[in-house]
Amino acid sequence: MEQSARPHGRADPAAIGSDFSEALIAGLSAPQKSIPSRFLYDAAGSALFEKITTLPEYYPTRTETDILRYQAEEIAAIVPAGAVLVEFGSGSSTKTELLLERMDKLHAYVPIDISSAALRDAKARIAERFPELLVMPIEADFAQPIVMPPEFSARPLFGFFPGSTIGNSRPIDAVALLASMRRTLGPDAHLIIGADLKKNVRRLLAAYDDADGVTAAFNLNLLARANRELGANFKLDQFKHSATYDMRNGRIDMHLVSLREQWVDVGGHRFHFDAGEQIHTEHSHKYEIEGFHTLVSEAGWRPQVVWTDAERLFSVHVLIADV
Ligand code: AVI
Repeated sequence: MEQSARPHGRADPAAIGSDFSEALIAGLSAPQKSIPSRFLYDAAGSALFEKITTLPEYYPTRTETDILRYQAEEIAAIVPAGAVLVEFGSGSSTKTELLLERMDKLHAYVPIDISSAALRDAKARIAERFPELLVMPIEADFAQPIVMPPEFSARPLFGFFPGSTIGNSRPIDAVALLASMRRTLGPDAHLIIGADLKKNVRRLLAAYDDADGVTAAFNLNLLARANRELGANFKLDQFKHSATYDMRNGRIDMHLVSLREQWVDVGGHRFHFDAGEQIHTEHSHKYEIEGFHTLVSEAGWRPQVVWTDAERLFSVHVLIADV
């Protein structure tokens, strides 16, 4: 199984119910309809994303895993003895193990995720495999400021944010998120982060519209989720998945397209859809290495090292907090 299927973790459904309802009604009321991408990851969506990461067309997960595997020794050499590894949106912590295998002088591992179940499972597995390592999970949304345990204040902190999840934020929000991570980690921190690269458009489009229709099911699950959780009456066969590449902004945009003129009821509200009208559901930004360096600099990080695969599909960066 690959890295977490929940880039933002999966929240307690009871807690998130009203959040989903509010966000959905607000998103469908706007002139350009949209649903925030964080709602893609309920249990069904997480299972579908897990499947996406194993598809032949979806290169990011396996490419990043290969880079981390090849460079694990070099990454470990940058991390001094007694350091603390802090993972943002750790989920199942699968890729992390590639690093932990080489970091035998690490003091502690701090996985941050909003899913207590994912943290519990990851902690049990990692504690068993690396008995010397202190594992201190923090249940939190990594998009919010997080306070590190004070006992780590004198130790070098290394952030880890794999999966190219940074690409799901608009550049302005990505800068804010990276700046917040820098504040969480403090001065002298490092951040190891994965970013997907710009490439042949056909290759990109295939990754977000696979032949088996798994990404389509992942996207349409948003509507199925609204039906399940909020009693909405979306007819799933009256919408289709679409993935397009926006050349100007360097990003994949996912939409759900209404196949005909129709009305849909959600929580006491009625929404009209024209034939062909789109609901925006996700951005996935792709970077040139230089462009990514500019972005991280705006958030107060200085690029130290970057590795890519032979085809230059994906990049893994080590950044240092700029003072
Ligand atoms: C989680 N995130 C990095 C994925 C991506 O590639 O943007 C989400 C995804 N959406 C469709 N396929 C995968």
